Amino acid sequence: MDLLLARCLELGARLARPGEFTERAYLNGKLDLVQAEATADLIESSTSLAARLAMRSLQGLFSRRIRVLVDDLVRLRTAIEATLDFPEDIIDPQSLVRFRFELERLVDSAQQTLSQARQGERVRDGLTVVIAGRPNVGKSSLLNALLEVDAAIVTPIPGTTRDLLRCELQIDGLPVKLIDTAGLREAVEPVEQEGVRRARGQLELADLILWVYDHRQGVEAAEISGLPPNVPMTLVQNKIDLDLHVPGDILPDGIVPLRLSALTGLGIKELRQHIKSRVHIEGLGEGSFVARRRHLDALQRGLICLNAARSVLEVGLGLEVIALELLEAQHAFGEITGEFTPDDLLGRIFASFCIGK
Ligand SMILES: Nc1nc2c(ncn2[C@@H]2O[C@H](COP(=O)(O)OP(=O)(O)OP(=O)(O)O)[C@@H](O)[C@H]2O)c(=O)[nH]1
Ligand SMILES: [Mg+2]
Repeated sequence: MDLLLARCLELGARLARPGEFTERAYLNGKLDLVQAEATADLIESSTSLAARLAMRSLQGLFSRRIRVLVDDLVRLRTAIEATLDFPEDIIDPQSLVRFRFELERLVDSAQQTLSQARQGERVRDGLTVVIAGRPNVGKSSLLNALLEVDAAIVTPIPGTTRDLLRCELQIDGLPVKLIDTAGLREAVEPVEQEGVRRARGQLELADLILWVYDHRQGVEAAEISGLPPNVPMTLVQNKIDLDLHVPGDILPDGIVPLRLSALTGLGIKELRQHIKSRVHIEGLGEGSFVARRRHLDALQRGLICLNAARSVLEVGLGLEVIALELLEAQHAFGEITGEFTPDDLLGRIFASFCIGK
């Protein structure tokens, strides 16, 4: 094959660039950008669920959603712009009511698309789950138990783990990046200090923190309040096989810890279910599609403009401002399907394809 290929190149053929075939399909209007990206996502999908969702985006489900959104947006914007030529005081109050109603509907539907896209992105890129807690509470044991592989070193010596240990796990088709970290404490030794620093840095990037503690020690409110406030956290009460008669934990209101034993495996199944439930994977029905970070950003930007337009309408400020916000929202949504996409972004999207696709 190599010789044959070499001869073809000698005679003047050239190798296709990464993603070139898909790029051509896009440039010739056979696919929009979401569908082109879904092609790559389908090729790269690591689970059957991710493949199914990529297929739906490829078939145009996500694109149709965006197109409907943009169409409604354009209709409202045109209606508003048509009134701009008249002085404000002769605008029919009935129209203002209608504008408000239409805008509400747009915000709702953009919001819904965003939350569905967010689920789709989770399925594509997986969930990052960071295991954290004090030294020796059983974090590395928990990682091993979830993976069912002896991946991390476990010893009775506090401060065993220093490096971040990243492992891939699948829970019923949901890819999960599981990260074990150094036990958090005031470390004196420089290697451990660095481990603690890295562990803390990782917490910010998590989609979910599993805060593990030894059920004989309990949790301290100060430790929990020191965690990044915008990252969801689940308390994991470990080593429940020991000392079954420890008095119940005093926890901040409403927080119920998951009780388990990383050593015996008791409660691990429930933890898996809990992680899975973070993505509402059961809710990923026929209407779900795959999505990327880029799509979420654009949807969020569009939503900010729509919300801005709504507040302007509330306080009764100029319709020009609203029309402008709507135009900006339209551009943001249009980036998703490639209607308004800067060339350098296109270059980056297709460069990430594998060669010959
Ligand atoms: N009885 C019992 N012992 C456990 C359990 N989980 C972990 N251990 C023990 O607790 C000790 C510490 O476990 P590790 O998993 O290394 O704890 P760690 O949190 O990773 O500790 P560092 O890496 O030092 O922060 C080991 O001796 C484990 O065998 C459990 O559920 N029950
Ligand atoms: Mg460890």
